[in-house]
Formats: sequence, C-alpha cells, structure tokens
Amino acid sequence: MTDTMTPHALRRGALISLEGGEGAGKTTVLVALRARLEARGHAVVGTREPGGTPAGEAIRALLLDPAQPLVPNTELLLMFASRAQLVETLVEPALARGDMVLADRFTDASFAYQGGGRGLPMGLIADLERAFVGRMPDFTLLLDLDVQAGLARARSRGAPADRIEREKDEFFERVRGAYRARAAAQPQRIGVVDASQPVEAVVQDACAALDAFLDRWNAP
Ligand code: Z5A
Repeated sequence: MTDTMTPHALRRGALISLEGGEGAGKTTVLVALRARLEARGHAVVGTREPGGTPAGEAIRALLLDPAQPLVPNTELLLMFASRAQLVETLVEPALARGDMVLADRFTDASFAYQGGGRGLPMGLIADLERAFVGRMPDFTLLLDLDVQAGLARARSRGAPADRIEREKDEFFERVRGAYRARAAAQPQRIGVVDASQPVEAVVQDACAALDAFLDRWNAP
C-alpha cells in the first residue's frame, strides 16, 4: 500500500519541528511543510514555541518583552513552562489521535539558545526535557544560515527587535554552533537544509527531507 492510500486511522502521529537562527526563513518553509503533509493525507496540528497555548502565549509575551531583563535561569524555566503546557494539552492529544504535529521550534531551541547562547549547562536542559517534556521530536529540520546573513534578513523586515533579537552577534554564533553540533550528533533525527539558497531551493530541500522521513515513518 502506498503512503497516499494509508487510511488515516492506521497512521502514527509524529512530532516534527523546524529550527533555525535569526532570519533563516522558517515562516515560508512551515507553510510548505504543512501543505506537503496534507497532500500526503495527514491531519496537521501546527504550533509554535514559546507559545502555542493561551498560557504559553502569555509566557511568550513576557519572554520576548525588551522591557523585562530576565536572568538566564528564568528564561530557561519559562521556555520549559510554556513547553510543559503545550505538550500536555496539545502535543500528546494530537499524537494520540494519529495527527502530525508541526512545531515552529521545540526543545532543540532551548539547547541552542539557553545552552549555546546563554551558556547554561546542557545536562540541566536534558534533565528538564526528561522531567517536563518526555519526548524528542521524531524529526527535526534545521535551517542553517550564516549569522550575518540571517541578521541582515531579519533586520530588513523592519519590525522592532524583541528581547532575544537584541543580543550581540556572538550570542547568535554560539546558538548556530550548538544547533550544528546537535545535528552532527543526531543525524538520523535532525536534517540540515542550507538556508542561504533562494527560497524555492530551501523549500524544495526541506520538502525532500520531509518526504524521506515520512517514507521511513510510514513504512510497514
Ligand atoms: N527561543 C529560545 O530562546 N528558546 C527556546 O526554547 C525556544 C525559542 C522555543 C522566538 O522564536 C524566540 O524564542 C527566538 C528563539 C527563542 N529568538 N530569537 N531571536 P521565533 O521562532 O518565534 O522567532 P524568530 O527566530 O525571530 O523567527 P521568525 O522571525 O518567525 O522566522 P525566521 O526564520 O527568523 O525568519 P522569516 O520571517 O521566515 O524570514 C526572515 C526574512 O527573510 C523575511 O523577510 C523573509 O522574506 C526573508 N527570507 C526567508 N527566506 C529567504 C531566502 N531563502 N532568501 C532570502 N530571503 C529570505
């Protein structure tokens, strides 16, 4: 039986996350990934982090408010508070129904930003992941882009920078390094896409990587 013929009731839900640094182009790629999943017959629940639930969105507003000088531990715990709410109320129920959850960032972002960027211990983040999340994404796409190119794109949008976007370039270099290190350590789970390409090529590579994952995931 080919994938497009698999009845929905027989499908296994999967958690798929999209990651990247500043200006990597997640917005366009997310739209394409959702369309690809739906074209293959999957029900898709989209979400984002931090946020994705009413409580999570309130936490997001606090996290990104430039007027709130949060210490790194507070930032880390708020990321996990938002995630705990999301996992219990949205992610797990959707997966139990057999839906695909498409997440604009997930726990890899905490390893990259709070671990790499802020320098908090990776072991502490792994402990929080075990205690309050209990799962990793089944598949992650990392849109990888040179930091200067990403910042130039993000700044060209003209929107005021949020609290984290105001960080120095070195912070974003550490974030990128942490993302790339995780992708190198977990090549089965994390696919890397060269986000410096024109947007059509980025979308094409991202969809090809998603297709390869879905073929593995839906294999009998
Ligand atoms: N964060 C954290 O610290 N810890 C955590 O655990 C989690 C998150 C979960 C909010 O996330 C912040 O939270 C984020 C990480 C932190 N902080 N920062 N900084 P977010 O995902 O909501 O925010 P974001 O990173 O700023 O994402 P974004 O703005 O929604 O998307 P993007 O990937 O950065 O960029 P875009 O809007 O899709 O594209 C940027 C511009 O580039 C836009 O004008 C596009 O038209 C253009 N673009 C896109 N692709 C291309 C290509 N290929 N060529 C040329 N131009 C392009």
